[in-house]
Amino acid sequence: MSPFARDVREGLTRHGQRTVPSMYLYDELGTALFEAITLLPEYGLTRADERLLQRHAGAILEELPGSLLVAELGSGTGRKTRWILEALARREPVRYYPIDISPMALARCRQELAGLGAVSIVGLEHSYVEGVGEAVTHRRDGQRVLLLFLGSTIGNFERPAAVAFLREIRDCLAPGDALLLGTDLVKPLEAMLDAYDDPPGVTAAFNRNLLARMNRELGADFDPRCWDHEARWNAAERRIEMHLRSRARQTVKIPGAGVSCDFAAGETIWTEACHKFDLAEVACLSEWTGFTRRAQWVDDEWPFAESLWVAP
Ligand code: AVJ
Repeated sequence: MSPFARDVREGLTRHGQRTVPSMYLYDELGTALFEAITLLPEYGLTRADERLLQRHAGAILEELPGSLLVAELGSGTGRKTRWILEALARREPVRYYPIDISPMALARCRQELAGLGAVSIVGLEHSYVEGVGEAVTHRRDGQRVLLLFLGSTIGNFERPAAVAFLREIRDCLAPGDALLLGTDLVKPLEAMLDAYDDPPGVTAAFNRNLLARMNRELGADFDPRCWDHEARWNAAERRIEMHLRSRARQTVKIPGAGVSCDFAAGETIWTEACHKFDLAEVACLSEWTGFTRRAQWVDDEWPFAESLWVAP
């Protein structure tokens, strides 16, 4: 059974809240829909992230003199990273190691950044932690590693898991190595809800694509029209949760995962958690995970922070 099939089986047969891990939202169609999300006026996150990198790439690199190896968790589209790579390429020839478990994502990133002259791109087809372990072995004498973790992807982790993950990353790094971490900040409730439930329904399509993906890859018989997109703010956990809510009582067969599921009317499948942070919490995170805070940039239009941490 594929990891997808196993995770679907596990997540949909458990007692209590059913769930499918959010990473499965990002197949080829899901990734295209997410890119459409980043164009929505209601979803300011990606533009804030890019604005900060565009404006402050020079300042970020000034904090890290000497030769740098750049690695990135998740290859994204390469669009935001371009600002850092271009700025560094004015200083030295650059080697850039995007880390992604999806070869397709790596290929797209390579394509997107193909025009950058003094940058050589080496994709690492690994999970995040394995990829960092591999990337650091490519450092040359005296070179430091700058690891990028942008887009508030850290927000997909439950808080305790985020701490454990950042510690694992820290343990792969050497003194002087740096992490640039993007975090979306808590903002007024309405803005957060609109960002995850937009009027044209792009986020709803992104969410429902998970059902369509189970149909495509696992032979399931979900009718995506029988499920409503829902974005809710969980105040206790300070996160937006995406759910798919069953409109009626229904039974769904998922042969590829070897299960058949009964859903009650109104029952939900939890599909993504998007944790929101405040600056005090980001500071605590660095302390708990063994980093020293070096600098921070906050967007003035859409509360979002870029934090530069260094391994002591
Ligand atoms: C890619 C995880 C940063 O949490 O905002 C956007 C994903 N989900 N709209 C986020 C997402 C729904 C996004 N991250």
